[in-house]
Amino acid sequence: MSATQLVEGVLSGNRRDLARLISLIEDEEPSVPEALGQLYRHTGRGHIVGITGPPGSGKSTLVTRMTTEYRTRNKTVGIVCVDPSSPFTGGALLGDRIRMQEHALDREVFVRSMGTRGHLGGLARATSDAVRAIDAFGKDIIIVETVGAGQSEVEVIDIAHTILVIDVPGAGDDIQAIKAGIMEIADIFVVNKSDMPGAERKVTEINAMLDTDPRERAWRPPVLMTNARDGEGIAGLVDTIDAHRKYLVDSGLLAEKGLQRSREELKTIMEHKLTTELMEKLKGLPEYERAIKKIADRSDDPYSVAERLITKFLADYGRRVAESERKR
Ligand SMILES: Nc1nc2c(ncn2[C@@H]2O[C@H](COP(=O)(O)OP(=O)(O)O)[C@@H](O)[C@H]2O)c(=O)[nH]1
Ligand SMILES: [Mg+2]
Repeated sequence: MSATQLVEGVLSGNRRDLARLISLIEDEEPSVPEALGQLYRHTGRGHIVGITGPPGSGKSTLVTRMTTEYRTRNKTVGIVCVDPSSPFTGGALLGDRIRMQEHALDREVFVRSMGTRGHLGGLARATSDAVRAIDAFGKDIIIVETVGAGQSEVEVIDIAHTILVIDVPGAGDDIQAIKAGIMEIADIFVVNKSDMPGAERKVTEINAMLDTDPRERAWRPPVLMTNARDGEGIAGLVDTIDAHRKYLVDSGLLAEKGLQRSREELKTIMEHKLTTELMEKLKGLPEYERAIKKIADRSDDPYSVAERLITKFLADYGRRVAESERKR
């Protein structure tokens, strides 16, 4: 089955087709770009929430609780878990598993763990494509859970409109880790496990850290406390995510981010396409092989050869485009 064959099913609300499409995205099946192209017009409606934080901080438990809250507010939810160490199906305590099973029976909730196949760059790409597919499928809220605070995790949740950074009481030193990479991207800080000693102090620490931020900003990330295990503070968290969405819309930032994203995405796709087409064309061309030998024996240099080959390719490319325009 190819990705393009699944488009219709995804748009008509077939969950199994959505799951299949995400598997093909992970496998980089050749027709995936075409399928995503067909889905594109149907995207841009869901609100994407990214959640990151150390392993064991209660992210999956929190996601489960938030999902319950969104469902009572009649919102449909998609969940993508990019934390191979703690997928929703395992890892969590029995209670969590039972709660998640409740959602598994709820047809308005779609849950997906992303595989660990491929390098992290590929995982970021696959995750954003999966989120896009779920968006086209029509979920109101799409939650992406990822572990850690490194650069690659930041890439994974780069697609999010609202980013939650989770921390837990104690372990005073990890505030440094937050400072290093994550402070800039957090829209909301959540101190989970508020039932444990030191939660209030953690909130104070994060607020103090925010006070040292010299940037002028209209949205100062709120610092909230939750107890995901017992479901405390969840409604407030969901309210705050709504408020952040409203801020993004009212300030024009959502539209601005959308433009920025589209600009980057088009550039990436064009770069990829040009490189692939160029290499496809050159591969096995006698002229190309001769040029490589000449570079190796120093009778020509790679700079001039690159210039010549690209100029020639662009001229050919232009002719081909003009021809297909004439035919239309
Ligand atoms: N005491 C306490 N435990 C919690 C809380 N939230 C989650 N946990 C527990 O912390 C452990 C890790 O939770 P999990 O959601 O898998 O963390 P993740 O790795 O960040 O996704 C589980 O045993 C949860 O039951 C909380 O608010 N309080
Ligand atoms: Mg988890």
